[in-house]
Amino acid sequence: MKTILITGALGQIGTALTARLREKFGVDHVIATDIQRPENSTVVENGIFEYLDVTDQLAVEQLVEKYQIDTIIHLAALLSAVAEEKPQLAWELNMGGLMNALEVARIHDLKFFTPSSIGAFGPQTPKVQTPQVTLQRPTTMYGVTKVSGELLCDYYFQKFGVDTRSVRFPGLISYEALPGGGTTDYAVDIYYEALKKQAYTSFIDKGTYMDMMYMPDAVDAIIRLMEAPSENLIHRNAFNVSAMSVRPEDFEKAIQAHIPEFSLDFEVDPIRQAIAESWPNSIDTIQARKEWDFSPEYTLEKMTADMLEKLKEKSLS
Ligand code: AKB
Repeated sequence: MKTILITGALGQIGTALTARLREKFGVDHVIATDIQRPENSTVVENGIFEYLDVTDQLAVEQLVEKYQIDTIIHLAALLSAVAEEKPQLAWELNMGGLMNALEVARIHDLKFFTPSSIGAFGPQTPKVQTPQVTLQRPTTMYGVTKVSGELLCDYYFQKFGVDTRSVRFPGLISYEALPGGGTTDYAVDIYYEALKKQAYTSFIDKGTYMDMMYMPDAVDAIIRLMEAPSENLIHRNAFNVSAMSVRPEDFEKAIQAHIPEFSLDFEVDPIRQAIAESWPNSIDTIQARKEWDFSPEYTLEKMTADMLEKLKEKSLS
């Protein structure tokens, strides 16, 4: 990776990743793009930013040529809950955008990363320690686009030799930017509300396990995978990655270690609860560990301490 184009750079992953890649490769080598252009965004203010609609292949190609890009990190997509509300748009954006970005990667011989998700699994998938290679019959539009995306990336690698790489992200927790419309978003909201109100009402039910990971580990995973020697990769699209399998009440306990008066109650959203129940409780990350040394640093407790500290700092600045 030398000069990188990031799509969907204003999203939850993009905001953290853009900052980290600018630090690592220099501000002139990271081209952040998005379909929005908000004021007061570090992504827009601290380096090169371009407007980009990923459903316009020519526009993607023009930016690749303008900046002599050698790697695309394609993040632009709808998340699970929004995709369930707007399934046609989800297909158009998640698959149309991916196909355009892959085509540009093929034509210009670029390295390529795009995230898949635990949403690529479904109710028939083994629920505990879900293996890397297993049954994938998701029941959400988000999941349908994620499985199709994994297959499409494999196809571009096998048929055209495009160096495609991907991980199946769990719920990601971060303080830089809010997630927009996912099923695991409660795990971010809970920290904001813990500081603001010392209380949180969860839309995901008590006892519901889902995999999670702190954003610094997610960003590190992308960089490690992209820098891994190609010959070490057996799986490519897409590796199971996760740092913890947790329920809402596990967050409650971890937060109470810092804010003893914090309390959690529940008002379950049936749509997001059904999505959560169709996903694994925990996934097996052995292949990522073996093939490119995936090694997340943050446990629930370590993440909670950092998250609360960073959010406090943010509210003071
Ligand atoms: C979502 O909840 O939609 C995402 C995901 C797990 O892919 N955070």
